[in-house]
Amino acid sequence: MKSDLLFSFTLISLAFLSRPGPGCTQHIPEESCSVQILVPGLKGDTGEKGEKGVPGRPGRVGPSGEKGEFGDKGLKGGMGRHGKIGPIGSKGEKGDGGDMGPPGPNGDPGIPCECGQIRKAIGEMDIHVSQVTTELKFIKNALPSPAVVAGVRETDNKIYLLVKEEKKYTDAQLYCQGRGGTLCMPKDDTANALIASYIHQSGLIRVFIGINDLEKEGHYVYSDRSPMQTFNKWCDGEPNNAYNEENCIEMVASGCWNDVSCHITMYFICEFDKENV
Ligand SMILES: [Ca+2]
Ligand SMILES: [Ca+2]
Repeated sequence: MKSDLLFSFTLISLAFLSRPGPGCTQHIPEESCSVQILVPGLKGDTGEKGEKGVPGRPGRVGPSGEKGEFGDKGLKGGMGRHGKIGPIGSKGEKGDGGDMGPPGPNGDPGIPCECGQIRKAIGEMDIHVSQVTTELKFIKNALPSPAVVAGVRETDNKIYLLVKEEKKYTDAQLYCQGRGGTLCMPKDDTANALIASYIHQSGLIRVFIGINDLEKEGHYVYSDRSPMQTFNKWCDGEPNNAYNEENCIEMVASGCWNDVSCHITMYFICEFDKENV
């Protein structure tokens, strides 16, 4: 510092070395116009220590430090606020039934209906159901033979069954008896017409029925040995006891009767009491 100051004071006056300055032409002593050269002096002694300076400006912000390790677990905090209401849950299982409530008040009186026809229809249906039930029971239990024609005929108290097996009269009767019946015994127009229809609808011409005069010529009895009453359906010209050997009776599809030999074979119709089925 000192040397710099000294240097700054060094003056080299070269100005106008050969010419005197403007003043020199006037009345100025000659020494004032001489050239002077200043040179640095010797280095001085070390000065005393100065007073402490004012604090400097804050330095720049340093770089971020490295992530530190986890500290110890803190203490449990206090209870937080209530959260928001959650979504509606799924439907629960059905609960147990409650106790029975008290009886309700009586209802208004009904209007009278015409139930007679309904009752009648129901009654008829019951009869049909009963008939079908009986028929099925009969077929299942009494007649397992595959030769039997499916489908029977029946009245209020009888079941008629066409057996499509050609047999002599006596064998036919044994067949029916073996199943709890007899050869059919038409004792009135209704039964006779039913049997005749049965024959006709089956596509047959004739069948054995349960009437004969085996024991005494001309004295006709039913297959249950009861004597034939006034009711009969003889075909024209019958019975004629042809060749003196016609002691068994057939019914033809038209419904009339004819005496024939008991030794010929043909289909026949059995009769069963519903009570015995
Ligand atoms: Ca005869
Ligand atoms: Ca005859």
